[in-house]
Amino acid sequence: MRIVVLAGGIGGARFLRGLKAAAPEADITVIGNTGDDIHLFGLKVCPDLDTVMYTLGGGIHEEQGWGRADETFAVKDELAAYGVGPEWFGLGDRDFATHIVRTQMIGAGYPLSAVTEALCARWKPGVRLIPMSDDRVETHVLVEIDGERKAIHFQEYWVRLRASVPAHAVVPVGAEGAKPAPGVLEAIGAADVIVFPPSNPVVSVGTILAVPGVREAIAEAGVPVVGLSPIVGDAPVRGMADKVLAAVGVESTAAAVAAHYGSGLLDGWLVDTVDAGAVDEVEAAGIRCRAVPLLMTDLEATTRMAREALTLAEEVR
Ligand code: GDP
Ligand code: FO1
Ligand code: CA
Repeated sequence: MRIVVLAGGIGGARFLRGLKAAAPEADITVIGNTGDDIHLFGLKVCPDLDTVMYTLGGGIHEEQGWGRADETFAVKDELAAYGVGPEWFGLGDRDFATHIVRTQMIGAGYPLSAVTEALCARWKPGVRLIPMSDDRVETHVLVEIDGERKAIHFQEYWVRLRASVPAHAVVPVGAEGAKPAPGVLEAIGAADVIVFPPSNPVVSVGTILAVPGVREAIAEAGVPVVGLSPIVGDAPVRGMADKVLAAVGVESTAAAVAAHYGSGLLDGWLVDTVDAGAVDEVEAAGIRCRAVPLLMTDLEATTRMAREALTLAEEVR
C-alpha cells in the first residue's frame, strides 16, 4: 500500500510513528511543509522537515517535540556574546550541524529535495521525506502591534511573540510561483491513500496545499483522502493553531476544520470522542466522519489512531 501524508512538524511527525507501526509494510511518502523555513546566521533552517526526520530517526528531543535530544547551546551562547541574535530562536549545537550541511549543499547547487534525501541517509526515517517544493516559500503573518499593521516571519509570530498579537492574515509568500518538488505529484498520483495528519490546518497542511498543483492532484487522485483533527474539545491539543485559524476566518472546532478542507478534497475525517457531537455536522457536509480517541499519548494510542484512519479510508473507497 502506498500512503502519502502531508505533514507539518510535531503533530505530523508523531502521527507518522503510529502510521509506520500500523502499516509496517506500507510505502509511506511524506510531503513536508517548508513554509516555516527561516534563514538564520547565514544558515537555512527547515524546522518541520527536521522535526519529521529527527522524530522518525530517533534524534528528537521527546518532551519538547522539536530539536535534538541531549542538546547543548554553546554556539548560540557564543553568538549572543557577540551581540548576534536572534536570541529568541533556540538553535542547538547538534542541530546546527544539520543546518550547516544543508546550507553547504544548497550553496553547491543541490535542490532542497536532494539535500533532504542526503540528510535522511543518516537518520533513516523509514519514510520517503520530500519537501513540498524546492522553491523558497516563507509564511508571513500580518499582525497588529501598537495599532500598526506589519507582516512578520511566521517563526517571529509563533516563537518570539507566541501568537500573542492579533493576526489578520497568513500569507505563504512565494507559494503562487513555487513548483512542487520532484516526486510530489508523482507520489500523489500513485497513492492508494492520502492522509492529513493532525497537523496545523493553516500553516502546515494549508501551506503545502498552497503550492500550485498539489491541491488539484489530491482532488483528482481518485483515492481516499482522510484526515485527523488537530482540534480536540474546541482547542488545539498543543500550540496556538486557534490563532491562525481565526486569522483565516475558521472556528476552532473539529467540524470547522473539516469544512475548511472541504468535501471536494476530504473524503473522511476523524474527530476525538469528546467531539462526537460534531459527527453529524461533518457528515452533513459530505465528509464521512467517526469519533475515536485522538490523543497521541504514546505509540500504542497513536498506532490505533493511524489504524482508524486506514479503516476509514477503506470505508470511503
Ligand atoms: P508543528 O509544525 O510543530 O506546529 O506541527 P504540526 O503542524 O504537524 O502539528 C501541530 C498540531 O498538532 C497542533 O495544532 C496540535 O493541536 C496537533 N496535535 C499535537 N498533538 C496532538 C495529539 O495528540 N492529538 C491531536 N489530535 N492533535 C495533536
Ligand atoms: N520552537 C520554539 O517554540 N522555540 C524555539 O526556540 C524553537 C527553535 C527551533 C529550532 C529548530 C527547529 O527545527 C525547530 C525549532 N522550534 C522552536 C520549533 C518550530 O520552529 C515551531 O514550533 C514550528 O515550526 C511551529 O510550527
Ligand atoms: Ca511547523
